[in-house]
Order: sequence, then structure tokens, then C-alpha cells
Amino acid sequence: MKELRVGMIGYGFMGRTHSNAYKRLTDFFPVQHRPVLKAVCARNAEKAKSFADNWGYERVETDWRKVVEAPDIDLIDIGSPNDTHFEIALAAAKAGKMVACEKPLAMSVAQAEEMANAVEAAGVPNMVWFNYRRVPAIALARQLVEEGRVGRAFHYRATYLQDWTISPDVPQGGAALWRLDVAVAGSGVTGDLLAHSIDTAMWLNGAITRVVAQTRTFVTERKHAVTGKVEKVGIDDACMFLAEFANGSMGTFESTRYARGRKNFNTFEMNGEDGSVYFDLEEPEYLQYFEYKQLQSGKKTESHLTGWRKIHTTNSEHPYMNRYWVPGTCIGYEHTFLNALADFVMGIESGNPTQPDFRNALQTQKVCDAVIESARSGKWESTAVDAGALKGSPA
Ligand code: SOE
Repeated sequence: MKELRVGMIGYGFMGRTHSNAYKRLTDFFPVQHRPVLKAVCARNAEKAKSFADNWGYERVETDWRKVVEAPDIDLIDIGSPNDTHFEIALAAAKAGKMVACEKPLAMSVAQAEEMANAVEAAGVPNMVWFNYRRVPAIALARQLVEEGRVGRAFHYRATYLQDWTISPDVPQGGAALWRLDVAVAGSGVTGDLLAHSIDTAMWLNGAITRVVAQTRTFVTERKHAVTGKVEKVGIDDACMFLAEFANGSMGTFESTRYARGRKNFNTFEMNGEDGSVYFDLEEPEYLQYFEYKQLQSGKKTESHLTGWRKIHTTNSEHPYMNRYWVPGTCIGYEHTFLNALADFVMGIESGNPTQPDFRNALQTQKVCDAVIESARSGKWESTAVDAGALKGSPA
């Protein structure tokens, strides 16, 4: 068994989800690399030390450059805020390290493009942690599309709703609330939540070619946790956009952090000529499927038998599930990161890299930037998505 020596940058929510994945990988997946948690890096040494003790990292650094340059580290994991991704990824690629980066890949298309070029020029394995692709029910939806069970696509409908920023008393900025600070996050719900929806949508339904969007900032001033001053809010609190896909289907996307009662409500539905699929992250083990036409016989399902089928995706035939428990028992949110890591490591070992890599995630960044631009211009904006870079998506 070879070692995969990990340098983790950042110790927040994502630092925890990724660390958990590294720790459990070889317990569940038959890979030839065993992750070793070498170093965690954060500016706050005390908090980083406590994180290291908790998760089992061998050492703590406060300067990410030391981790990137360390000869005993193979993989740099970027789980730090969005404004740090660019510089760290470029340096990691230059140092010949593998890079696994949190979403959104970058603050802009220009940055994301440079990052994709850098990892390709260096020839280092790379991945963006779009973990929802690794929910077994969502991976099953992809399989059904691939098998032709949805048929010609007409509609794609996504929502991603939360409610944690409604109070005007929530400050912006700082370690816990940087997602509200546009200088650090780049955008609001568009980069943070819709990036997930867009990645899933383009994986299931191919390239988004153009968008028209509206964004809203409901609380326009908030105290900044670092400066202590009341400052203008620059993020989008809510965003809705219409999309056109290259295959001719229509899309609607809605996201907000102001949907009272919705905590992490991530859904999508796709309607095609031969069937539909529906997913709701609040019931993550289910994929709903409406079969209009049977694949094998080509016959229309008899009218008295039609109806939505709620598939409990816990059989060993379902994506990833043969690695876990017995049929009928579920896995959780944390396993989506474990599944992503397993795909990444198996991709390295097989020479067939997993997706989404940086080039693929750049396409999602293009849609995000076009959405923000459209909200500003009030016009339809082309995305310039390169369909060829969406490896694994339908053409
Ligand atoms: C925001 O609240 C957030 O943590 C996102 O940053 C994650 O990507 C999402 O999966 C859950 O919500």
C-alpha cells in the first residue's frame, strides 16, 4: 500500500468533511493508496492545533507556502475561503503536488482558467469537491439518463434554498461568516449554492449555453466581523436564472439564503420525452423516477400502472452502495466526500482521471460568472461553456 500524504489548507466545515474522507477511505474502498494526514494549515495556530489533535494531523503550519513546498506532502487540499484558492492552487501545481480544491473553483473565470492551465501544464491530478454528484441517488439519475430512460430532455428545474442569513444582525466576514463578504467569497448564493446545482445540471443534461438572471441583496449593510464597521453587502442573497441547454431543453434555477425553514434544500427535476427524475437532498437516499416508456420493450407503460417510483437507492446495484452496508440501510452526507475521494484516488490508480477536474469546474465557473453578469446587464448572456470539457456529461 502506498502513502498519499495530505496537506490540508483550512479547518472549517469543509476541512472536516475532507479530513473525514481521508481517514475512512481505505476502510471502505479497495484502493492502493492510504491517506496520511501530514499537516493542517491555518492562520490561527491555536485553532489549527486543536483541529490537528482532533483529526490526527501530524503537524500544524500557519503559512500555506510551507505546506505546498514540503517534500513529505503529495496532495494539497484547498478547503480555505474562495479568495485563497487561486494562489494556493498555482503554487501547488508549480510544486508538482496533486490538488483537490473546494468549490467554487475560483473568484472568476480568468482565475479558474489559469488554474486549469497550471494543473494541466504541471501534469498533476486535480479535482474540485462537487460532492453532490456522489450522492448515490444523483449518480443513479445520471445512469438513468445515460441509459436513455429520460429520453429527449425538455425541462431541468433546480432549487437550492437555505435560511441562515435572514437576520440583519448576522455580521459579514471573519472565519465563520466569510461567505457573506464579497471580497472573500466572490459572490453569494451563485458561487456557494448554485455552483453545486449547475455542476449537477451539466453532468446530467450537458452544457448550459446562455442564461438570464436576477439577483437580490435583501440586507444591504452588515457589520464586518473583522473591521467592526457597518459595511455595504456585496453578495447576492438570492438568485434566479433561466437557462438554455445545448440539447435544446429549458432550465430554471433558484437559490436563496432567505427561504425561512429551508436549511439545505437542494432539489432538481428533469423531464424528458420518455421519463422524469426528481431528487430532494432532504430525502437523500431516494431518487424518484417516472417511467413513461419502458426501455427494454419500447412500450408505453400501461396507464393503470403509471406513477412516480420512489427508488430507495440502498441496493448494492446502486452507485457506491456495494462499498457500504446491507440493502435498506443508508449512508450520509459525509459519505459523498468519501465517494468523491475514492473516485479521485481510483482515477489516479487507473490512469482514467475522475471528474470534475479543474477544466470541468471552469465550465461551471463560466455559468456562474455569466449569471452574475446577466443580473447586472439585465440581458441574456452567453456562457461560452466548452462542452468537450464536461467529461462524463451527455453531449
Ligand atoms: C453554505 O451554507 C454551504 O455550507 C455550502 O458552502 C456548501 O457547499 C453546501 O453544500 C452546504 O452549504
